[in-house]
Amino acid sequence: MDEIVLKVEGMSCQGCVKGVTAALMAVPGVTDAQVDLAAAQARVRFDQAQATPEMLIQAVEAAGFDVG
Ligand SMILES: [Cu+2]
Repeated sequence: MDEIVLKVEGMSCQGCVKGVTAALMAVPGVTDAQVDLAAAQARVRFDQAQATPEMLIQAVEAAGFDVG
């Protein structure tokens, strides 16, 4: 299991937080996603055998946010 912290730009409310969380949790291999609105970041735990950081970034971007 690996953990990564992504800088997520563009979140403005808890709805955004829910959207980013759902997008991350939908990636195969992701076991936990803690999204922090104030810190503008997402701490993600994932199985390296199934998910890559690139997949996580793409999922956040597909949800409409930028990863810095
Ligand atoms: Cu929002």
